[in-house]
Amino acid sequence: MQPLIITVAPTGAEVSPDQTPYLPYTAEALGETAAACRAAGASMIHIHGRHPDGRPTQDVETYRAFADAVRSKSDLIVQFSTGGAVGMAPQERAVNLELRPEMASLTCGTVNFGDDVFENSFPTIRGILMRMLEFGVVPELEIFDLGHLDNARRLEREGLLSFPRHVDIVLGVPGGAEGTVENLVDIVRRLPAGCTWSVAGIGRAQLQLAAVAVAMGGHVRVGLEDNLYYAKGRLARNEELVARVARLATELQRPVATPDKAREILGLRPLTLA
Ligand code: KMH
Ligand code: ZN
Repeated sequence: MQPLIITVAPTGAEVSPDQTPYLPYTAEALGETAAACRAAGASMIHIHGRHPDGRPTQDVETYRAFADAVRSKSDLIVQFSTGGAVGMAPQERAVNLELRPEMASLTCGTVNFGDDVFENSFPTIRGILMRMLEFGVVPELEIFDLGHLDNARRLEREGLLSFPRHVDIVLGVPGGAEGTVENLVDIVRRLPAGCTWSVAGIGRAQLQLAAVAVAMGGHVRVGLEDNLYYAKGRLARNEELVARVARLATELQRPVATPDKAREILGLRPLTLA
């Protein structure tokens, strides 16, 4: 099995600072979190921008400050979100790509998101993808349901995407596929040959699906974007969630990837500053 890539998604766009004291939504806090998560075993960080008061933003200067803070404290792979927050305009979501992060997320279809809708029509996906191609950014495909994988194959037929690539399977969003082992196995089975994959379990599904992914040879995403709790009633720090997955991997005799090893596994170019 490949060494395990642990991605931390420490902030997201929908969690508000009054839900937990551990949400890193300033550049300084994000830098500290990056260092702590790197020490705990993470090799990649998925970043969302926030205003100083905690509101989500895709503002370029915010992303520049956040990426600089992470890079000054760690050698983590920096992945920007192009999902932003529910309701953001598609053009707004992709402005941060001009900073040429090593990777960026690309959600491959529309999904109900609780009572909201996370809109990703084909024109939206194509527009974000074209910008990734323009700036040489490697996409991580975000799959919230099986149909999203079919959408990605359709983009391949259009000549906009090539396989194999890295796919993050997000399970347990109310409106997307449920966070079950059966759904994970089903989707993994249908991935194009040679793809690498990670699972991002939402809420309580995070721990169970992480354990299964470690055993299956996949990779894992954890963090407060997807799950606020370490255990029932006990709020988590990002680095604790990372450390727990690293411990599981160690028990299962699977090595944890360094960021450079993860770059090799994912076929990323060496780190360059924007
Ligand atoms: N904030 C969610 C609506 C991504 O980062 O690309 C979407 C999201 C996906 O977080
Ligand atoms: Zn995200």
